Amino acid sequence: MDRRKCLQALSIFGSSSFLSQYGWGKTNSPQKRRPNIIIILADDMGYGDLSCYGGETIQTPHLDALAAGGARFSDFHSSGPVCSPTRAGLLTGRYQQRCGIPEVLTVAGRRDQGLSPEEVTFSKLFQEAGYKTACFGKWHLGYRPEFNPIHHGFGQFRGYLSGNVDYISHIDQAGVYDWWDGAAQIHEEGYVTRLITKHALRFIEENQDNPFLLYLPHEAPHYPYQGPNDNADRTVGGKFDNHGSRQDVKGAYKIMIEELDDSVGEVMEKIRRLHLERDTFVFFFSDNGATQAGSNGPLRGFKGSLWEGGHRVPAFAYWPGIVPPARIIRDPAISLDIFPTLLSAAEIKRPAGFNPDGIDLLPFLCFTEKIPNRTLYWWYKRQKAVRQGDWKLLVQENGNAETVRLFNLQHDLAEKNDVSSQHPDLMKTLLNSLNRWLEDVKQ
Ligand SMILES: [Ca+2]
Repeated sequence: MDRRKCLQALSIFGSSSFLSQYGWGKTNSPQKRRPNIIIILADDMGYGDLSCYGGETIQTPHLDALAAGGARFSDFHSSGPVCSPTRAGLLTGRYQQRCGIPEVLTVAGRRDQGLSPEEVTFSKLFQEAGYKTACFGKWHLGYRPEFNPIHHGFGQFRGYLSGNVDYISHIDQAGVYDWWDGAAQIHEEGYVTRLITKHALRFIEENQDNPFLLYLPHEAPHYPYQGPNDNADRTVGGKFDNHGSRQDVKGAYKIMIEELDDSVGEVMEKIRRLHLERDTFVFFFSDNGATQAGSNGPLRGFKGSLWEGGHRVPAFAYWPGIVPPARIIRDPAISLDIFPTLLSAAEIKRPAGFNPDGIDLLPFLCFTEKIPNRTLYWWYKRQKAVRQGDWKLLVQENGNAETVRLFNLQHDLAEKNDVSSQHPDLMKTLLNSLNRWLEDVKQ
């Protein structure tokens, strides 16, 4: 993306009263410094959880303000329906099957696996380009020291390596203490969401004069369902319910998302106070759909499934002066697009031979052009899906049986009406495309 062209075009839009009511477009001079990047990742937040996506029970004014002040996606997807795969795809910019992380890295079964330090990650490219980089929160891409974020281009890491920890005692679901400063295990008091915020604020303050990349993979609203005033449920080596002891799961879930929203508010207040708002590109999304503790709005299915509820997630981009406010992007996009978009925003060249599976979204965030039609794929355990325009083909294996369904998402967002029998040629085309992709990512 040529940012000068983008800025020139935006200066035309900047005169419109529609945009100026947001205070946007008043200064259109090209920016003097490379932008800061903040990626905020929610864990298991559903398509219907936020008020800006129609949720009615949880108050999220700070997230809603980001969505209103930038571009909100209505058809954005995580590349996986569970945690580790989406994170592997995000960091590498390629389908997670290509780096050997198609499933969750569990404490019990996959403790020796992880994201190879040989992989190209956007964090490495930003670090090599002179950015100060940090990851505060959940890693979930490998437990062994060589898989630690500090070997993937993050100058600082504070957080946990497993899929979830007790929000107060920081013990994972295997009963192992899991809180780290880089590769060193440390003790630090505090509710996980607030610790992530504390380190984020410190990092921004310390790096206000140089470009930084800040990756904030939050734990909320993943279980255990605990608010900041609850007692710890997990002890080292102890027996406990992974989901926590609270009976009012929905009540805890609401508090957890509101804590996350407060965290976003504090980070953005720091950015504003340091006058960095126009120098900072913020991207927010969720790593997969909600469990039954949350809401996927009108979508069918939950986390772990390839129904839309498993992978269509809330997402928005915020960059005052570059991304016009109050945009809703209705074309399909995927978390794999974030890697090339970030490189484009910071004008960092792609390494030779690196072929991302996603595309640079920046032109579509700046302009009202449609994202070109393309084919997107998902594969998780015994489910596969392919998306082309409004069409989605879903393959689900059950025992020795295989069910293949076709949906038109424009008319049937809830995936209730299988229309495969009416479109035999399209079925054949999509199945062939899916099979070619499966062969490609298996290599
Ligand atoms: Ca997750």
